[in-house]
Amino acid sequence: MMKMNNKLLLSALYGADSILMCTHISPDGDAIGSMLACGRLLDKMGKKVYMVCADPVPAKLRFLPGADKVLLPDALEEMSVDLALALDCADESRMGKCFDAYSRCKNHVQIDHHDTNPQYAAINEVDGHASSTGCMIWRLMKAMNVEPDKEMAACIYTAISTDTGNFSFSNTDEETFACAAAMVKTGFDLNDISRKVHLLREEKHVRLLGSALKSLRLFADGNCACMTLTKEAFEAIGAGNEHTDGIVNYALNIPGVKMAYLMDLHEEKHKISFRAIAPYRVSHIAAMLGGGGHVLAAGCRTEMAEEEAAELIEREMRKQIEELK
Ligand SMILES: [Mn+2]
Repeated sequence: MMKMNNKLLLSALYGADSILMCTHISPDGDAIGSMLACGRLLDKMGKKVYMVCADPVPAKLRFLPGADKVLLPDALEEMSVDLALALDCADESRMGKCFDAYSRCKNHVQIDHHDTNPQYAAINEVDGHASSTGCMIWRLMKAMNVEPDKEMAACIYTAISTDTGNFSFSNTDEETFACAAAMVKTGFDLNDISRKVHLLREEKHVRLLGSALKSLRLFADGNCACMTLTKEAFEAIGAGNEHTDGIVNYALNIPGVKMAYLMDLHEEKHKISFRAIAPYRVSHIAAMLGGGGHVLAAGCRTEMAEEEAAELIEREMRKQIEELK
C-alpha cells in the first residue's frame, strides 16, 4: 500500500494558519470530493480554509457536505493566505480563473495523480499510479493520524468511485478498495451517495438521451455506431452542454461495436465526441478535425459541415476495421 511520507508537504500544512485550496475547471467528483474531504481535515486541525473553483460545483455534487462553502474566484477578497494547495490539477492552466488567487499565496503545494503533471508547485505530491486524488487524501489522513468521519467518507467515496468509473476502470487497484473499505467503516450512507453520484440523471439529460437514441445508426457491418443531437432537440428540451455527459457511450456499448461517435449540432461549431474499445483508436480522428484527447476517448469542435465531417470520420473508422480484421 502506498504511503505518503512527503515531510515537506506535511510540515507546510502543519505550519500554515490559513490555506487556500483550489481544484480544476469543470470539476468532477474527484475534484470536488477530494477538496471537500481535505478542507474538512484541515478545518479540524484548526486551519482557516478557503475552497475555490473557477466553475460552480455541479448540481449533482451539491449535496456533498461542505459543497456550499466552495467559492468562485470572484468571491475571494484580497487577502493574505499562507499556503495554496492545488488538488487534482494536472497543470496550472487547469486552475482556470483560480490561478490568480493561487499565485498570490506565499507558498504553493499540490496533490495530484496525473502522470503528465510537470510538478509546478514548490512542493509536489504527485503519484501517477494513484487511482484518484481522493485516494491520496486518504494517504494524507493516515500520515496525519486522522480518522475519517462520515462526512469525509462521503466525499472520498465520491472522489474515488467517480475517477474509477465506479470501481471498473483499469486504474482501480487494491488501494482503491482498501480506501473504499475504510470509508464504509465510518458508517456513511453508501447507498444514498452511490445513487446520487452514479444513478440520478437530470430530466433534461434523459430527454436528450432519448432524442440521441432515436438517431442511432450502425455502419461498417455493425462495427461502428453514431448518434446525432440536433439544435432543435436542445431547444425543445431546454438542454445545455451540461446535459450531454455520457450519451456517446450508449453507441459504444452495443455488442459488436468497436468505435462510436456523437455529433452535437446545437452550437455554431459542431462538437463531436469519439469513443473506442482497445485496440481501436479515435484520438487521431479527433486530431484530424482539430481536436484531441485520449486514444479511447477523444473530442473536437469543428466548423466543417455535418455531412463532410461524418464522411471523414466514417472513412477513417472503416479503414481501421479493415486493417484490424
Ligand atoms: Mn482525478
